[in-house]
Amino acid sequence: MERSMLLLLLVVNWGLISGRVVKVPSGPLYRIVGTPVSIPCNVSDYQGPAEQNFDWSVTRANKHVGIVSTLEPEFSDPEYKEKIQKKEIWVERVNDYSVELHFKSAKFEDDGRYQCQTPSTDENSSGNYDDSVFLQVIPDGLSVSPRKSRSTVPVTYLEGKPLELQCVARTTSSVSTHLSVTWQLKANSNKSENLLSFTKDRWIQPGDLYKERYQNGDIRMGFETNGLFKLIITSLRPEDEGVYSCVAAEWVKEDGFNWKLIQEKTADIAVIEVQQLAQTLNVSAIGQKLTLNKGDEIDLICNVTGVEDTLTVEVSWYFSASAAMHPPSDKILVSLNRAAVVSGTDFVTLTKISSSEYRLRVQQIDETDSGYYYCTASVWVPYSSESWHKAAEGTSHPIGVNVDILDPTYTVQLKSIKVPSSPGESAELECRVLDLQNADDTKLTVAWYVSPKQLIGTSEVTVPVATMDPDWTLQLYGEYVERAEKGEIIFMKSELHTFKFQMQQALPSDRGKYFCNVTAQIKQRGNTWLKKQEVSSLAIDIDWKTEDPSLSIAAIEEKPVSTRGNTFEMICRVSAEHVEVPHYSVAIAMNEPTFMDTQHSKKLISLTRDSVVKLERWDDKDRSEDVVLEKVGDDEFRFRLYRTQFSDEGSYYCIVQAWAPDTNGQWSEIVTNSSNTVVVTFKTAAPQFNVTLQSEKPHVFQGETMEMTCAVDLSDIPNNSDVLYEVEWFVTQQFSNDTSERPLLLIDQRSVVTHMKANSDISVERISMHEFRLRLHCSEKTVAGDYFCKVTPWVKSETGTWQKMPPQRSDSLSVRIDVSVLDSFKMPLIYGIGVAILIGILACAIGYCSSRYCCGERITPRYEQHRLISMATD
Ligand SMILES: *[C@@H]1O[C@H](CO)[C@@H](O)[C@H](O)[C@H]1NC(C)=O
Ligand SMILES: *[C@@H]1O[C@H](CO)[C@@H](O)[C@H](O)[C@H]1NC(C)=O
Ligand SMILES: *[C@@H]1O[C@H](CO)[C@@H](O)[C@H](O)[C@H]1NC(C)=O
Ligand SMILES: *[C@@H]1O[C@H](CO)[C@@H](O)[C@H](O)[C@H]1NC(C)=O
Ligand SMILES: *[C@@H]1O[C@H](CO)[C@@H](O)[C@H](O)[C@H]1NC(C)=O
Ligand SMILES: *[C@@H]1O[C@H](CO)[C@@H](O)[C@H](O)[C@H]1NC(C)=O
Ligand SMILES: *[C@@H]1O[C@H](CO)[C@@H](O)[C@H](O)[C@H]1NC(C)=O
Ligand SMILES: *[C@@H]1O[C@H](CO)[C@@H](O)[C@H](O)[C@H]1NC(C)=O
Ligand SMILES: *[C@@H]1O[C@H](CO)[C@@H](O)[C@H](O)[C@H]1NC(C)=O
Ligand SMILES: CC(=O)N[C@H]1CO[C@H](CO)[C@@H](O)[C@@H]1O
Repeated sequence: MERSMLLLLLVVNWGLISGRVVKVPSGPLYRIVGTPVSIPCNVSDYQGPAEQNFDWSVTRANKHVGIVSTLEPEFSDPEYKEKIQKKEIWVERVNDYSVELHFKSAKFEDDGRYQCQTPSTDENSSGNYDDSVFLQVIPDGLSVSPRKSRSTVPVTYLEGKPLELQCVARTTSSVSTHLSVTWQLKANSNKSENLLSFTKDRWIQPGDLYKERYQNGDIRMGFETNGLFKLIITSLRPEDEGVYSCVAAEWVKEDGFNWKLIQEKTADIAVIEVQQLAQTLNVSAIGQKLTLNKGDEIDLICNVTGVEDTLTVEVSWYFSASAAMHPPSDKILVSLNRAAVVSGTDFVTLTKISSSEYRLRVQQIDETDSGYYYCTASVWVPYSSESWHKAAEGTSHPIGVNVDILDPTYTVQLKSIKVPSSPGESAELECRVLDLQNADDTKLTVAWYVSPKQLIGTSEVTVPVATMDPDWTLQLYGEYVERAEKGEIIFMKSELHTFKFQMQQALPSDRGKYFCNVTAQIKQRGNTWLKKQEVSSLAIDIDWKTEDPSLSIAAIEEKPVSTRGNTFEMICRVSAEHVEVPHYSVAIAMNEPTFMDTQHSKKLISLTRDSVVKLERWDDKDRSEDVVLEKVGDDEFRFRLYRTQFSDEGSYYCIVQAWAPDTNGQWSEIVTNSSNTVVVTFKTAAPQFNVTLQSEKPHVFQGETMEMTCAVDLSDIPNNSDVLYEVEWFVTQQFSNDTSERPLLLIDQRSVVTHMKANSDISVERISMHEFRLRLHCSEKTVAGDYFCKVTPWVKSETGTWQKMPPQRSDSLSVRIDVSVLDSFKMPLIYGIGVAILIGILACAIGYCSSRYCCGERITPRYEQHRLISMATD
């Protein structure tokens, strides 16, 4: 059945077509040198076997040669045999009735007319058995490259930013070929996608995935005459990441209407990375938790970063009653839309103050504005002239705002401008309000208080001096009313927040602690004042001393002396307190180094209040010129000691008495005081010497003579030096209540003896060069005690002057007086009258003798006749 149908068809065709048809493209075929070329050939409407054979031959330079045959190997011209062997040229059977002649790589010498012929298998020859086409090999004139040198380093663009890439593609072919340029994107490992093509027909064709973006104008191509092809993406999307390349293709029109691609070249133009806005966008609210007063203004800033200026940002400020944020459902306060239109009110405004900052201001706030404020920002990227894409969205953290009525705050400082130090002086205090805050509608008033000085033990009371009403009228209290009327007391508001209080003449009763209280009051409805705050200052004590007069004296060493022979100079500076118009009398006293206690100090020189100089115990007649005391200022006195000697070593000080005329016009001593001491020591120490006091018999019986020897050991001084001694004896007696040392006797360097105690049976004699003996004649029990001697040597120096040396004292020698046998007889009368009489006679006889011996027949001291000075100390 089928068979008969086919046969029928063939019969029908037979009638219509007049025989075999062999076809090659009509050509001419333009091909690029070096590219592979194939020429198809087919046959139809033939009879005979289905599989047909083909012979390819070429006519070049008027020479016709066989190339290749599917049937006969010998068909090939020797030239082509070789090429066939080298596989430079071959014939490929496509199917029974078509083949292709292939050139591995076209060469210019391949130009020629190629003929395809089929040996006949037909019963009757009919139709054509060959066809030919002209092949022309043309030079390669196609080039494609980036505009600038290509970089393999990825370039990062922010999402939404425009991108423009440039590619230069040209062909210099002599024949009329057409050029097409295609932009391709290879994203990651995906295959390359065509973005946009400039086709051989000179129109623009978007790739399949990019049709919509092309229609929206988001992706465009631009051209310039010199073969510059641009790819323009208006706003980059995350998926636009990848390697961009430019494909240039050369086309030629064949058979009159078919386009044939004859060459294609590709150049990578750029590697693009797109940074997503969702990753860069950062929305933050600038500010910290706020506590604001009612009526204040909320001023917050939304900081939107990570977005290019050119992008469209929508910003909204939200309000939430709690710290949890729910942007869509929370109350939107104000927003700035894509068209930069702000949906504010008179009180709520949003302003873009910089490229990233959006400022929210809410004015005249009240308690209902307490809550949390946050902002959101959305970045919109245009996807077409109508459609927008929300590329990213961010929300800031919330900022808590607390609206409250705040109490005014401030501190009060009381400053003393003038504090009187005695009655009659003026006083001035200043009460100053500092660090004032939240006081816009408040009025500040001051109140002055005093806690008068009380006697010790009585409790302190505070009394008002003056208070101020809210209308600033002053209310005075007690005695201050009259004093203010007389102008003795003045209150002032010297500056906006400074109050002053002045007293022209302070009275003794004005002594006390003063302070000020500053009150802040706010006006309420109905013109009443509400006290919001009262702050007290620290107190200032107004007081002056009424104490006893006092003197303070400073002894200042003006000219220190460290070398013997130089001048020592000391200044006594006196200052008196609570002494009116003082007159001073001054004395200079000195303690010898070994006798540091004041008891042994001696006044050297003095100056009366009338400036009369008097030598006191300056017992060195040769040196009366060496000591000077003079007044050098109202309260300054200068003491000088010239030609200092070893004996001048010691500590010096001033004794000052302040005098003032009393009510009767008499001078009376007000106060006495002494200064610190100034020590004089020499660098070279005085020669050392020892003093010893010895007695062969320190214990004697009553009535016996006690002897003790004061010996000087002057080993530091050459034997042949002239030495004089001043020797003094002292005693300390325990049995008396007065245990102090008592001077007994002095023998000076001129051997003048001075008895310190009248009527004492004491004598002294020089028994050798360096030894002095003291005798206590007719010892009574009362002479018992501790004795010591003090020696001041005078040494004649090489220059012939006498040097007084610091004195030395001996150890003390304990002297005991025992009751004698005779005394023991005196005591008990209980042995009977007889015995008593006998003893009485005896005692009387002995007592008489003793008395005569001791008291009548005194040993007259050898030196007594030379006595020049007699001094009794007590
Ligand atoms: C035969 O070749 C010609 C020219 O190349 C072509 O146009 C035609 O379509 C081909 N026919 C078949 C059946 O292959
Ligand atoms: C390749 O591209 C397709 C379509 O654009 C995408 O769905 C796929 O995820 C891509 N694959 C890779 C590996 O990028
Ligand atoms: C966002 O901005 C805030 C404030 O400037 C900053 O502390 C934060 O680190 C930023 N976050 C990012 C992811 O950049
Ligand atoms: C805004 O945020 C950016 C980054 O988050 C930060 O560098 C900048 O300092 C912020 N601006 C202000 C005013 O805080
Ligand atoms: C002064 O103010 C303080 C509060 O700072 C208050 O305690 C004190 O009572 C006030 N003084 C007088 C006398 O009102
Ligand atoms: C004596 O002077 C001392 C020291 O300067 C001082 O402390 C003392 O108060 C003064 N005495 C009198 C009565 O002035
Ligand atoms: C004084 O006596 C002490 C001991 O008693 C002795 O060490 C010293 O050398 C003596 N000095 C002189 C100068 O004799
Ligand atoms: C001084 O005298 C003592 C004894 O009296 C003697 O030992 C010493 O040698 C004498 N020294 C001189 C320098 O004369
Ligand atoms: C010593 O002092 C005491 C009291 O101070 C007195 O009773 C006594 O008589 C005194 N003795 C002499 C010896 O003065
Ligand atoms: C099949 C076919 O058409 N054969 C024809 C070939 O030519 C001779 C002579 O012209 C015809 O007689 C045949 O019929």
